[in-house]
Amino acid sequence: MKPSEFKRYTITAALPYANGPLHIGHLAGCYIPADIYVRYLRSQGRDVAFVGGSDEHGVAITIKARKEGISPQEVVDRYHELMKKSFQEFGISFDHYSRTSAKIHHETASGFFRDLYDKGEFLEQTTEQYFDEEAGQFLADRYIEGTCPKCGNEHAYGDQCERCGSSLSPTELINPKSKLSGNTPVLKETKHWFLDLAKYTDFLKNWILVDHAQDWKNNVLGQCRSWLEAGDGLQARSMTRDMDWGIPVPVEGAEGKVLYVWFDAPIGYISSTKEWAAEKGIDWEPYWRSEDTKLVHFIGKDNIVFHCIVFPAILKTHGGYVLPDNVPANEFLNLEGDKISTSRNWAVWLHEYLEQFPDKQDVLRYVLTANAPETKDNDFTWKDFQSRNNSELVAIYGNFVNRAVVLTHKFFDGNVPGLGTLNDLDKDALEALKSFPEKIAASIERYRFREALSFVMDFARTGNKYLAETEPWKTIKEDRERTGTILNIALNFAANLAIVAEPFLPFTSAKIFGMFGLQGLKWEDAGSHELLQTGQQIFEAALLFDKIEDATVEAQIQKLMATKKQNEISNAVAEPMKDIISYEDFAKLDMRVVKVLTAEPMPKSKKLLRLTVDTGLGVKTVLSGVAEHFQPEDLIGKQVTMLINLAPRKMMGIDSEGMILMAEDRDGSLRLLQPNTPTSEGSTIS
Ligand code: B3M
Ligand code: ZN
Repeated sequence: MKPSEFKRYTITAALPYANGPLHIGHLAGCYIPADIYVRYLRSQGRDVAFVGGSDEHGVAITIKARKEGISPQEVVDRYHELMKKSFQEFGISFDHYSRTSAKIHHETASGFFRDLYDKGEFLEQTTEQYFDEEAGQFLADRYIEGTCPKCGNEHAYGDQCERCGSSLSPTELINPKSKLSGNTPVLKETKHWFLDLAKYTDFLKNWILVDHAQDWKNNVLGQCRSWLEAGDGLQARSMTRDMDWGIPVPVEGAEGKVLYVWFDAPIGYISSTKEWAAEKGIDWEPYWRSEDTKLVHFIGKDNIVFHCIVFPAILKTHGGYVLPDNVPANEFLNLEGDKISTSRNWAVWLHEYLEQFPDKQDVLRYVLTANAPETKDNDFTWKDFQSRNNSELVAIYGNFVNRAVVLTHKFFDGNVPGLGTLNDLDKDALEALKSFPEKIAASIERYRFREALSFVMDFARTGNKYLAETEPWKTIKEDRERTGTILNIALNFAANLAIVAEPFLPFTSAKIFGMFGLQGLKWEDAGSHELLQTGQQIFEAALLFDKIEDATVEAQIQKLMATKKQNEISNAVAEPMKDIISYEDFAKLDMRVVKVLTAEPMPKSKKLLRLTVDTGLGVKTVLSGVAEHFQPEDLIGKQVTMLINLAPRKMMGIDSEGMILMAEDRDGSLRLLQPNTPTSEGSTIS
């Protein structure tokens, strides 16, 4: 169907697992693109339902609960609220944000399962699954870890290897280990209900690889192709799990089993729509069951198989539902060259970002779109964040709008001047004003948000260039009418910019509309040079963007470096043990508690401090290689421990008469070894 033939739009964005806060990878992966698209559709006056919610089932949740020693319900309650708040704060404009623990969702998902069951669509199979005897539990998905048979990654999960992206089943893992007890699990028989995906191969091949060969993204088609054309074809997938957290399997003989999270989660889009429609007092069904509805799923690349193969197979079998018209999945966003990881705390968390940059939601939205991983993995760096803010948002966009408004106040008391005779520069500007909105729209319709945003910036650049070439600050000296024409055009340019930039920078557009006293402008208004009325009063210039200083981004980089260091320490292994020695060897060491009397740097040495210490037997001089770790005043007056019978050694002309004992941490930093209560100098250590 052509865009004009669709009557309504159902837009979904992946349901994030409610097991942790949101980070920039979530925003870049699917929430910002989805939000840009729906804001654009609404501006076009189209009928849209933008639905989402928290994914509250599955092993992701129960593992987190176990780790924190709280119940799964407590986990999802905490993170559902936090995620919902973050989405609101960043302007992700869901029409409805639900959760899969909602009653309506349990009913809807059960209903789907029951429908397929009654049609005889499931293969009922008793197979051997891994079981942890100590924990008394079957080990679904991420409860099991082992070596990936494809790439050798030693920490592949039972359902997927995160290193090579292969989808796995637990029995394929080499050397499997239970995440619950660390034990090697045993195989035990259990019954499950499988969806026979092979049955749908022909339908899926036609629908994806033929019908959508032209309009789906290459990265999505590529993954689908590798699934559909794999040598051994699509494998049957179990749609149930042995777990006690989730939606009970609604058939007899399935006690203690729940629906597989990937069976119920996508149905969550439907449940969310039902909840939304009920609150609005409208019918949900057309949004899912009417052929003239355009359904689009925004997701990250790790969810492609579930949205392009498994869920469509479920919808198709159930019947009466539309299939997605597109699944514009993004690739991954990395952070400063490394994969974003919750467990390694390698992320920019949205709630922490807002503490640091409370009014810069649009800056992050901008950077994540300008640098979106649309066709390949991409990298977020703080330097790029700073430079895009300073040299694009501040220098081009903000500067242009600001100049138009400030000059209007300066020369015309804030009244929009009238349009006089047009010269070529003016005509070119008005031409650009007409053509940009269409160009931007065409890119958005094709899910090319980076490209669309680059056109928005070109639009702003054109405005900036127009002011630079027409120089209203000079013309005002001899030609007031000419100056008025220029500013009229510039102000209308700015108002147009606010319309077409709104999907990307909603907070900024709201400020611009506020300055101009404009309300309710839609995409169809863009292209007009009469958005502002002659004589209309505009408000003072509001600050749109401001410069981000080096020190600010440096602090963010330092924070990440500290995380990296912390990870290195916790991953590092302790030094191997030295050779065994006899008690006689040990007894030869004379170690004592001593007190540092003086400490001073050694001239010409970066490493050495010269200490004098009271050993209880007299004063000794020691040269200690700690100058890079301690200041003299950190040591003076302290009781420390020392090997006092080490043969003296001459260094830089001074005899060092022993060695201060220190612990060296895995990152190379040093710690003093001190008695835990004051002790007489000369006390022996053994
Ligand atoms: N919760 C996976 C994820 O957060 C999953 C998406 C569900 S979409 C229906 O990546
Ligand atoms: Zn692998």
